[in-house]
Amino acid sequence: MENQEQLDKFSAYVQQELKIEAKDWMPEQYRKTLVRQMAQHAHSEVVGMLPEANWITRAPTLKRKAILLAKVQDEGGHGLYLYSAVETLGVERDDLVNDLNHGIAKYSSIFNYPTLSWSDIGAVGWLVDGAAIVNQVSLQRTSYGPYSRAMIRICKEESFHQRQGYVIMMKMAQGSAEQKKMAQDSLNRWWWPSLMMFGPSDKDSTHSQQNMAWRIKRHSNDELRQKFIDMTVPQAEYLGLTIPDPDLKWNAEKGQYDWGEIDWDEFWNVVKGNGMCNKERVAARKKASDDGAWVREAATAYANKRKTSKVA
Ligand code: FAQ
Repeated sequence: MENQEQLDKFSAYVQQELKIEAKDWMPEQYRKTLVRQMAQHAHSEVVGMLPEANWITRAPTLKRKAILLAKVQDEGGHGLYLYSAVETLGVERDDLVNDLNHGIAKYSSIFNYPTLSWSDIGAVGWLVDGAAIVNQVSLQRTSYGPYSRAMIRICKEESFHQRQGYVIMMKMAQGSAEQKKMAQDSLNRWWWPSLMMFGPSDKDSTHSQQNMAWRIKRHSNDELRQKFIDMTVPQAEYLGLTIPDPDLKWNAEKGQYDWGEIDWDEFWNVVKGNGMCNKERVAARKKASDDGAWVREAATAYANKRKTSKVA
């Protein structure tokens, strides 16, 4: 049972920048919202391994292959921290993974786009990890303790990911004319989907208002998107590449960039499961789960055997 007094006390507590921990009282809607957002976040990390894993066997050098392997493995680790953090809210990881494998759960729209060339791996690191960091740095101050702590750890690793992507872009942009063309093509294809990662515009965001009040979210979708644009445009200029937005221009009065309109039809189409790779991504996750069933069964049998022999 929740009453107004409890809700007010809870709000006052989070307003003081105090963290809510797993065993603390929380409104049911706060718990549900966290389960939703954190599970979507965990799924994004895990599905996010797929577009980059696609290039591990084709990385141009052994060094690049080793770096990419480490990066993809980090994303898997982020998924695991996040699933553990969601479990503190009383849900079972198996149920969450089951929802993902059956196409019921959401994950970030960005991972439904294909990686067509090596420079796409640069663009993913630079733009996708770059956008992820902007969002996750803000979430380090989220009001739920286990989520906040997971974000602190994850941001450290994301920062390396973003740099490795930018180094690939530099190499391509400063390479042959053909390489520079590939880098520009990657920027053209990944720019707008990266902006979509921040979610719908504030006026269309269902959860923002309540989540900001509960300090789950610390900045709105549009604020974070603007921050990412302002940070990334000079990086593109340094590379000598052009952001594919004819309306992009510096607004001296506001001290930020003005930019064009996102194709929201494309965004919602991808979110609803009809993007280029949605079906392929879910099928890949389901196959990984099915193929790994024997490992889980063997581990469970081994754990049970040890338990019985200890008792004996
Ligand atoms: N894609 O009311 P809002 C990474 C949904 S980073 C798909 O604004 P909210 C690292 C939203 O869920 C990527 N769906 O929602 C990496 C809601 O649907 P629902 C993951 C989206 O939660 C890098 C509806 O639209 N990062 O993985 C998207 O307040 C490279 C209404 O939206 C996170 O998840 C979208 N882009 O704000 C890994 C960060 N945007 O549930 C590998 C944590 C919105 O009502 C390689 N999440 N929707 O049916 C958040 O900060 C928030 O959840 C937002 C959305 C900002 C994503």
